[in-house]
Amino acid sequence: MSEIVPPEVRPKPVVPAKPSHVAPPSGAPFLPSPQGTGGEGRGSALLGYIGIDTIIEQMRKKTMKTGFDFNIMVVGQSGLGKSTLVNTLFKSQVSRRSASWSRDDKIPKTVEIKSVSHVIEEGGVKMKLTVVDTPGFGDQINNDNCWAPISKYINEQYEKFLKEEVNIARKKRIPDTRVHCCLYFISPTGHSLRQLDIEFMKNLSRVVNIIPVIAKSDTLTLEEKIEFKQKVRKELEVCGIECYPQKEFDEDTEDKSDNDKIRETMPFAVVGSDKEYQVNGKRVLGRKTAWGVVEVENPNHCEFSLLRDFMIRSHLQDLKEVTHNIQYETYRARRLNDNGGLHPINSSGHDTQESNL
Ligand SMILES: Nc1nc2c(ncn2[C@@H]2O[C@H](COP(=O)(O)OP(=O)(O)OP(=O)(O)O)[C@@H](O)[C@H]2O)c(=O)[nH]1
Ligand SMILES: [Mg+2]
Repeated sequence: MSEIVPPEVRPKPVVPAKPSHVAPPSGAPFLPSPQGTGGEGRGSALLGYIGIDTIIEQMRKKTMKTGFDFNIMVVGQSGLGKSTLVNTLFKSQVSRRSASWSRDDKIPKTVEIKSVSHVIEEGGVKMKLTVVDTPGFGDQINNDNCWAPISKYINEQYEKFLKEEVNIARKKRIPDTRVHCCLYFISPTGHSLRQLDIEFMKNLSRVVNIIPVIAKSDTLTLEEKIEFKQKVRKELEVCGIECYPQKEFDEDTEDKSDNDKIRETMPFAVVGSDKEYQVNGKRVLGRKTAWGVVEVENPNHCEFSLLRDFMIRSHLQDLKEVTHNIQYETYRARRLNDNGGLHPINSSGHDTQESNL
């Protein structure tokens, strides 16, 4: 019988733990000084510290260098104040620091899809904010498929991105024109959603992140506003329309509780204006009425600033991720499946065959 040889016991490598007094790294990277230099210095204090947490700093630096794109689209019936809200966004705190925006003419009726971009810089980070303005719909006798041009535009941006992605010599950073969020304007009737609203949101909510807003909310009383918001939420639920943030994409309980609060506030009741007035010695964006100024950025007057903070301060990254990982991914999979692969792209960057959008 052979003797049982006990397995060789290897000494465990000594991995000193990160000392509790090590401050989180800041600024420039540093290396621990060699062992045995006898110093009480920073290096010896850091022995064993791997530095995984510096990833945040590394990502921050990268983002500062490259910047990022964020694209919002406004959609809804004609005359609901979409173009005005585009101007409001650019004149409000979002871009006040970047703005050389001085358009005082009356806003004309929008007749084609067009986009306005501004590069906004804050804390060294650059964001190219693009707002896509679309012509209002719903004033035709037959409004069937009036959402089709919007859907076409959104898909065209996915297609553009896809073509860049499959290009052999693809760009290091693909310009992103995909719509990250679509503000859908609901008429402040106080009654219910129109068939057109339901049709649009039903068809488009699987293609783009929709955030519904109640337009011209200064025309509703406080009670009417609360009641109308409840009614809209109920109708959306009954029709099975999932707006952003979609419940199924909540990542954990914290995410769920934050998003539940937003879902309970929706649709945001907004007021738009590109005119400034003097109120209590401060210049504010607002709408002047016989009984006072409705201040666009005052949360006691309307929910414009709530909406803006939600889109930019708390959910910008998530809006981009859902667009890329869910909406674009669905488009990409369908497109590659339908066509048995994309057609080769010639040197001029054009598909050799028309895409079937
Ligand atoms: N009361 C009120 N009026 C508004 C508001 N926003 C815009 N308006 C007015 O509504 C009118 C139409 O505004 P636009 O911004 O041109 O509307 P639109 O949705 O872009 O219209 P189309 O380009 O035809 O689709 C203008 O007279 C605006 O001054 C608002 O929040 N409250
Ligand atoms: Mg317009």
